[in-house]
Amino acid sequence: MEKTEGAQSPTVERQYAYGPGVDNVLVLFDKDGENYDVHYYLKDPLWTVEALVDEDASIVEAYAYEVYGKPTIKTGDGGDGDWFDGDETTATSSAKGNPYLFTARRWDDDISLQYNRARSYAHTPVNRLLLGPPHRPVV
Ligand SMILES: [Ca+2]
Repeated sequence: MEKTEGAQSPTVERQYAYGPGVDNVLVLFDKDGENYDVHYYLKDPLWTVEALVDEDASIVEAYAYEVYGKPTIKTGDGGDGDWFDGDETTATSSAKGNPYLFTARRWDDDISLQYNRARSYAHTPVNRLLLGPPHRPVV
């Protein structure tokens, strides 16, 4: 999957590499001048993304989830070099623009919606699947 910019001569600004299976995102490439910044996804057995790491295997962003997948996005280690110890700085959106979170499904932080292909899950005070006709497949 690619994200391009520029209508006349589009350039690839972002790419994702996937492994076998569904929702198995592995690598994020972001254009940085003439090169690409590379980030790797660290996931649990359900492919829920726990962290993004850089080429040096250092965590650059980490994630925690409530039941049903509402994310907490951790953008800093709290200044002590350790992640997952409870003192991380958090944000409402990914500083890396990472859309893949709980079970590697896409997360829209603007409207707190988890895209589950045929239905989206709304993380509202009353968490629920949005009813109505299923979304059309994204091409
Ligand atoms: Ca820490």
